[in-house]
Order: sequence, then C-alpha cells, then structure tokens
Amino acid sequence: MAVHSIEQAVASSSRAYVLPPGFRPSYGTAGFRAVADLLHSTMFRCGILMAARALKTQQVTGICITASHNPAPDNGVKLVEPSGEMLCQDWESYANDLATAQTDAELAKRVMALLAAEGIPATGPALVMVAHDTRPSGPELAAAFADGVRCLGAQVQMCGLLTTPQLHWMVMSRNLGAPWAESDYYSALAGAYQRLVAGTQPLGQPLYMDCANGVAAPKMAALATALAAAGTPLALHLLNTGEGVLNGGCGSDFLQKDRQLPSNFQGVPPGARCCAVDGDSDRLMYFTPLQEAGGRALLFDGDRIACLSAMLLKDLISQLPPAAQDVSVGIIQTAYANGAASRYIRDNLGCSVEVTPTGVKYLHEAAHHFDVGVYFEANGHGTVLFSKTLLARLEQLKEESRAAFELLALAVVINQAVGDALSGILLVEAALRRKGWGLDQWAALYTDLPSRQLKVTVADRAAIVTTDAETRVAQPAGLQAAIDAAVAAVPNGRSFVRPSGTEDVVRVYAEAETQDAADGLAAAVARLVHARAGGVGPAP
Ligand code: G16
Repeated sequence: MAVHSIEQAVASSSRAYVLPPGFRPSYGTAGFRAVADLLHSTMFRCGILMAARALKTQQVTGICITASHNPAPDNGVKLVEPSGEMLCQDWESYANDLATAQTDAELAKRVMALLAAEGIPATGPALVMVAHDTRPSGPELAAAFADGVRCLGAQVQMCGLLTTPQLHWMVMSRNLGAPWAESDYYSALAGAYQRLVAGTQPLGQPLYMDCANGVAAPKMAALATALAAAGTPLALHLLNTGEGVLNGGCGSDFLQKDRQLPSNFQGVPPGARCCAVDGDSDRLMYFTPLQEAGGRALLFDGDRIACLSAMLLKDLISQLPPAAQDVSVGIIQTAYANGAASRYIRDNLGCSVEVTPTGVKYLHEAAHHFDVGVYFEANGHGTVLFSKTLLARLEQLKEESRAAFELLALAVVINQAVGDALSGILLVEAALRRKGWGLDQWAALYTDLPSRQLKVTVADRAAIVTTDAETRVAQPAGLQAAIDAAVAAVPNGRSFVRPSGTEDVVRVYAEAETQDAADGLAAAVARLVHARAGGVGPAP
C-alpha cells in the first residue's frame, strides 16, 4: 500500500472508532484493560500496531482479547510477538502513542511516525492472528481490531475462542514452521505428557478443576480427549464451566486472595486434589478443601508449583550422563513470593533466584538468563523455559539418555511461549505421578509464612512510584519511611505496596509470623497508603 494511502486509510477507518471523551488508555502490566464499552478505539489502534509489528518482523503476530482475572464486563488486549512472547517492551510506548491519539488525523500522523521510525515497508505480506475469551464483548472487539489490521493492508486470521496461552503457542509454532492448529496444541501436549509419565502409576483420585466459568472449560475438555487418545487419560471433574459469572466467586484470583473454596466446591471432599484457573486460563493454583468448617482452602500457589517444577528438573538433570549435568536452573519470583518458599529454594533446592517486578514480561525475560528458567508468580502465572542451546544438547543425547528424552518431553508439555494453566496442570500432574506423591508430600516441602493482600483505592495510583523490583516506594515522599516503621514493629514482618497495572487500585502485601500479625500489618500499611497517597473513600 502506498504511504499516502495508509495515512488516508487510517484517518478514514478511524472515524468509526472514536476515543471516548476523557478515556486515557495506558498500557499496563499485561496490555490495555478497561470496561469493554470504552475499548473499541483501543482495539482498532492495537490492530494497526500489531500489523506494523508483523510488517516489521515479517512474521505472524497476534492478539488475545481478554481481561483475564478482571470482572466479566471488562475486556482488554494481550499482544503477541512473533516468538509467542508478549509484545516487546520497546513497542509499549508506540501502543500508548496510538491508543491516546485524540483525533483521526493525529492518529494517522502517529502511525506514519511509527512506520518511519521503525523503517517499516509500506507494503508486504503480513498476518495477525486474533482470538478472544468468553466475554460477550469479545467478537465485536475482535472485529474492531481486524479493521485496524486491514488499514495497513495486512491480513487477519480470526481464531475465535481460545485460551490466551493457546494463541501465544499457535503464533510461536506457526513462525517456527511447526504444526500450529488448535488440534496440534492438544496432540503435542498430550503426546509429550504420555512420554513423561510412561511407566508411572496414575494418581489415585480425580482432579477437580475450577474453570472460572471461562474458556478453560471447553479447552480442558478437548485436552482431556487428546490425553485419552494418547493412552494417558486424566480423571477430571470440571466445575464452574460457564453456568455462572466469569471469575465470579471462583477462579484462581478469587482463591488466592480470599482463600475460600470457589463456588460449587462445597461438596468436594477435604483432601481432594483440586485446581483453579483464571478467565483466560493463564494462571494456575492447586488447592484442597480443609477439613475445618468455614469452607477454607489450603493453597498450592505459584511458589509451590515453581518448587515442584524445579525438583522435577533437578531429578531429571541428575540422571543425565555426568558430562551433561552442567545445566543452570534459575527460579524467577516477584516480591509476592512467600518468604518460606524463597528460603526453601535457596536452602534446599540450590537454585539461583532472581526477583523482578510483577508482570510476566519481566519474569519471562529473566528466565532466559538460564539453561532452564522456572518462573511463577505467586498468583499462578508462569512456565518453565528451556534455552535453545540446552534443547539442542538434549536432542543429541535423547537416544542414549532416557532423562534427555524426558526433559525434551517436559519442554513440550510446558508452554514455551507464555504461562499456560492447561499445560501447567500436566506439569504438576506429571511431577506428582513421577514422585508417587499426593498433596500431603507436596505441602510438607515448607510451611508458608502467613500473609495478607489488600487493595486500596486512591485518586491516582500513578502517584505511587516504586523501586527495587517494587519492594520500596520512592514516591510519595515519606511513605516508605512510614511503612518501614510499621514493619519494624512486627516480628519478622515484611510488607510492600505497588500500583496495580490491571486494576485501578494500589496493592498491599504483608507477611509475618502469625496470621493476626500479617493481617494487622497489611491493615496498618493500607491505612498509610490511604492517608499519604490520596486515598478515596473511607480509610481501610
Ligand atoms: C496480569 C499479568 C501478571 C500479573 C497480574 C496482576 O495477569 O500478566 O503478570 O501478576 O496481571 O498484575 P497487577 O498486580 O499489576 O494488577 P492476568 O492474569 O490478569 O493477565
């Protein structure tokens, strides 16, 4: 397409997608999020952006339309690089530039500036893949996105309903020249799982899965069919499969924050193996109903999944031929990692630990520093990344070494593009099966320090600026000193605050020796945030 016709196409198509007055979208922890009704212009502009990214890289890019753990009326975008990873951070400023242009003409100018700055050819083949979750607004927003893609003369493939990680996997696989259809995803995972658990006994009890009333329900059912076809059926009870509200009283975020059993789990026997995912199925928590009354759950969060994964890796690496055992395994966490988990990793697993700010994009990047990088946020987002060099070494060894063969299977089971709850389930199930473990042994690895998370609403959450991987507040002045004083008053206390990048709140985290102390510290710090950072409404 000629340069002047791009400018015209953008300006004229943009008329149908007016930026709502007063709406100032901002690229957050995982893309843009807002009430769905506000997002049509943002979607259209993201379509232009991802078409430009496809033209620049001469590879397929993608988008998943989802607001993940947020409520059903919200929606958002997760933008996918050709590698299957999240949009490279260098391009986030372009995303903001386009999303915030006030007029059609200004948008067209910013698009032309982006094309010029990146030396993007005005013509050429380009393809963008689009998927959405189960939110009713998904198809309409996908259509707005597609109009944006077409402005640059690029093509769109509408993939319909998918989990976010499936779309990431499909983009990655397609660009690698590998089979990339949704059915290939199921058969790849199921086949690799079969290779990983061959010769082990199935876990005795079924897995009860909370599908958060979202996209995981049909997709896990399809994966279960593939597992049965591969000869390793997984006994599953799927709950919250869409009859209730998306993420409403269920799902991994509800479970992690409230530690109460999700809806429809009240009849599940104490001790049963259960798991929960979020609305777009990229977070995973395991849990079990506790015996005591009150519908409480014992959680096996992202920290614990990281430990189990690292143990499986260490076991397999120790079975490689001695000359091949020099494999660096790193674990990447955020400040939300429970202190007991970090201590266990340091003292018992002997793995390197890196701490990054919240956000898969940061953890994923850090995981590339190792031969195998295990990254999980405490909220259950994560995966295990294998370096290309290690995969090549394992390929050479796989005929002579069963462990190399199994490590290669593990690298297929666990999504190499992004954190994936469905593939995470297979990882956990395989690790437990191979050890012959139930939840009791997994729980016994360490005891979590009691912790509490709270949210505080403030007038402008950008007023809080953090440093040191979000563990310290740089602004407003004086807030960190006040938090330090509150923490010093609590034996073995720890607390930090940070503005959320997906919700309009400031998050507060605290841990201490007892639950009462952790609750008290979190409340005290929440009051400090409210008082010193422009709290809205009554003090917590
Ligand atoms: C997204 C990100 C995660 C992050 C979470 C919460 O998850 O991908 O890395 O932990 O948001 O972020 P924040 O605390 O900034 O709100 P999801 O599942 O919502 O896509």
